[in-house]
Amino acid sequence: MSESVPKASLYYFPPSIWCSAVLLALQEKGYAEDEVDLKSVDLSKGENYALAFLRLNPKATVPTLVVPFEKTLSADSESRYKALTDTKAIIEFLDKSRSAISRTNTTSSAPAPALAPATIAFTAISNNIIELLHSDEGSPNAAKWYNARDETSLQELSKSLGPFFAAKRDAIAFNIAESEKGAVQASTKTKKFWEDKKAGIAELAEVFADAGKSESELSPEGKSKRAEYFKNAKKLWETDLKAVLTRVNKEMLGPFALGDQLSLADMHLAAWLARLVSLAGGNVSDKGDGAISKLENHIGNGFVLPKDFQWNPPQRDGSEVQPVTQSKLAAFWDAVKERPSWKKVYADGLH
Ligand SMILES: N[C@@H](CCC(=O)N[C@@H](CS)C(=O)NCC(=O)O)C(=O)O
Repeated sequence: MSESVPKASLYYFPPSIWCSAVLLALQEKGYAEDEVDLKSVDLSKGENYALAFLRLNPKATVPTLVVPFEKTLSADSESRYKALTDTKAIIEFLDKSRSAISRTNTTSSAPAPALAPATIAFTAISNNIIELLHSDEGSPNAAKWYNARDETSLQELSKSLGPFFAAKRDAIAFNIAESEKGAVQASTKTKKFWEDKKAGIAELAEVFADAGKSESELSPEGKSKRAEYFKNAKKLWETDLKAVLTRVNKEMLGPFALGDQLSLADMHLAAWLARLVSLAGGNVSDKGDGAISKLENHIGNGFVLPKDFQWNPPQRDGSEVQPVTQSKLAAFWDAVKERPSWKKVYADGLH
């Protein structure tokens, strides 16, 4: 590729679930390593709250894809770039931008299969599934933060999330202090954004900081924050995620979201399910039935998905093809974990 062709930059954080969906899409679409610049934004250090990043994405989230527009009438350099700040839009853009007829930015000779659904009916199913996975009820990030429903698991979770939330809170506090000193110029809107985020993060940071205390050692305020935390965790896992899993399993066609062929929704679903299975204690070597049964047990109260999908899973060892009946999500897991994209993105384990 010639140096004069500007590249897109993907701002990402490797452990982030939605960044993983985009990384899977880059692999599935056959993008070469040098076609998109990968720029790390360390969420555990609160780098996403720095003014330089907020100028690209005022929502402070990754993935963010900054796309150059070469031909523009405007001399203003800002308008020559567009930032896509939402996983769905980024994956759709990456899908459209590399095809069999791409003439620029294609140093890879890998095939570029179309991931967009081919019919109106499939588009509706695809959008439905993606919407469910990105809903508040299905939030894989909330699932991670609220992955404790008793004091022992809260103590365990606080070992990793306590320092994570404290560092984020401190990074935001640093930005606020810098702007108060006049060292950086932040708008009123940005200052309010920082204050709101800091308050939200501080709530969780306090629950994790107090996780080592027994109930009787907590202040009345600490007690009510812990009770609120457990209430949210119970609702998220036992009602909301359970409902989203049930609906996704029902809406998808199996083994992939739209049947035998991989599509846009599978990028989201693969990353989402990998996160939930990892939170339920599963790992990359789990087969579909095992991974989903760990997830069902983690939700608890006897929850099981219907095992009503019959198919012939790919045989790795050349043995005779045997029809199998399992839940669609278990079939999805078996199908997706065989793909090179999955093996690459989850080479160091689920996250
Ligand atoms: N709606 C956004 C959500 C993206 C999102 O929540 N990203 C998380 C990481 S997976 C994030 O950047 N969180 C900011 C933070 O943790 O401070 C999308 O679909 O891209």
